[in-house]
Amino acid sequence: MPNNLPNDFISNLEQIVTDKGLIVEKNEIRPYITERRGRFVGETLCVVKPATTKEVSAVVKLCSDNKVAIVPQGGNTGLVSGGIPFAEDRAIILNLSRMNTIRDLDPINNTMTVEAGCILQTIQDHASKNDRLFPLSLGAEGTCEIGGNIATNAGGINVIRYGNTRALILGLEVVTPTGEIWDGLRSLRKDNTGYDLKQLFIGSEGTLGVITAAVLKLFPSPKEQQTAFLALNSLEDALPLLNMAQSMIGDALTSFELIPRIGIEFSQKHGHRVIDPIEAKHDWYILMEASAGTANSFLPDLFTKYMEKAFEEQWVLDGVLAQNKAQSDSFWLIRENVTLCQKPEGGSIKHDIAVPVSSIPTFIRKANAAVKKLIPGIRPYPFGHVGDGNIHYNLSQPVGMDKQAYLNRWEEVNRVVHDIVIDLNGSISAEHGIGRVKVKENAHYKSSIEIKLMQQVKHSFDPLNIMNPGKLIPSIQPKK
Ligand code: FAD
Ligand code: S2G
Ligand code: ZN
Repeated sequence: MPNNLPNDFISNLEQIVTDKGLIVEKNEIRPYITERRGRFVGETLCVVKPATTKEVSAVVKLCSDNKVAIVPQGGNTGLVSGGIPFAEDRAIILNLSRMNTIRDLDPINNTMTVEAGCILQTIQDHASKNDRLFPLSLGAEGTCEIGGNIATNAGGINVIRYGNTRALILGLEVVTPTGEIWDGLRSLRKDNTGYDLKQLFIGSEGTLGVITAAVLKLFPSPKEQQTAFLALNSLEDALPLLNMAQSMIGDALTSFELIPRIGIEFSQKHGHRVIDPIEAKHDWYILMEASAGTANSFLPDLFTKYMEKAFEEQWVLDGVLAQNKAQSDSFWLIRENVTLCQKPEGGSIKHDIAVPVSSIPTFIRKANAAVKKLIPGIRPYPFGHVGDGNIHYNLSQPVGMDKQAYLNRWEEVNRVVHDIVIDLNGSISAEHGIGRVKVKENAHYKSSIEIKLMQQVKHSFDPLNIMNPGKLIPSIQPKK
């Protein structure tokens, strides 16, 4: 317990959050502190689970009056430790999971108003039950919450068609660091009345305020989907293949994912029911999908013509077009397992990078050569969202190497990989954000003016620096 707290702080919290919204018992707190890099990290005074925006506002006001830091948290699936308090923060966790009401769905306006604690999958299901699509889709969708998705500006597998979370939000409700409630829950497509404040909160990773609700953009639900699993002739052939998809299939293209051979192998070794749809073994694969808003559309013939051309040009060596939903699901099961099945192979040094799409093969080849020189036996595991230039360049530890000894080298490896990314005019974080893990690295590469401007924005919203201190940008000391 931070020693300089008035002892009625906890009892005041008990007045604010109703029925079991306050957790102070250490063993109950554990699930809110995620394991990272093979060990539990994080310390917190308590976990507060408010049920309403008013309760959030009262909790934030109490914390602001007592200068107690707050770490907002959703599903706790973040990959850069943004939702985890560290001992030095002396913070509470403010977990939004109890705020999980879908407030409204307006099929004519194509909008849905949801509270921050709604799980992404629940939102997707509710949209499709109303013959609509909410297109944000990522591996953690069964657990992550829309508040966390907005705070991290999450990406996922459909960005190529629908954009990041940033493109899917029409309005926000936010509790500011002083506890005030900003009701910006507008559902207009056009609203030119000043700074677009919601865009400041999207991707702010809990450092500017607590997102309590949002108005989401909905789309017509797809009436037809085509999925193909293709074996590339070479990594470089992914580029003309993507180009041809964008010109032949156009904006019906919704996903274009790169999968390495090692990803298939780990998935078959550690996953279950993972079947390689192609007999022979190849080095690289593309999983692609397109959808049309009308049934019996042009899509099937288009895909057949597309595949014929791809073979003719020798960009692909083999390929399977899903004949039904079950087969398409089996292709996506591979992609899901590529992410999950790296873990049982020991330590993974992760990178979530973006480079111009045309530089993806160069990046992968350069980075592979560099890391193999640094740590012989290291196992590169590059996969991800080619259409967005976003590669998850994860590195599995050499077989037989001590896990902790390997993970202890993550900063040195990160720097080598990120130097290559920056040389290629890329970004060291494509979709997972900065959190705590990449604060130093981000400050190393960003210009000082960019860091200064972000700190000025932070300071104007949160001069006491109680909102997720130490995340996203280097902290500036709070006003005395
Ligand atoms: P948390 O982890 O709880 O929090 C994340 C950040 O948001 C923290 O900084 C936290 O302080 C802040 N925050 C949370 N809720 C609020 C709120 N209401 N108001 C203000 N700040 C808040 N990410 C992608 O972008 N694309 C992917 O393809 C992808 N795939 C993944 C696959 C797996 C298997 C896993 C485990 C993760 C994946 N992620 C991916 C990362 C993660 O799922 C996303 O970052 C997600 O958006 C985090 O949501 P969450 O609710 O778990 O947030
Ligand atoms: C994905 C998951 C993160 C990782 O699956 O697209 O965002 O690197 C990634 O494990
Ligand atoms: Zn991803």
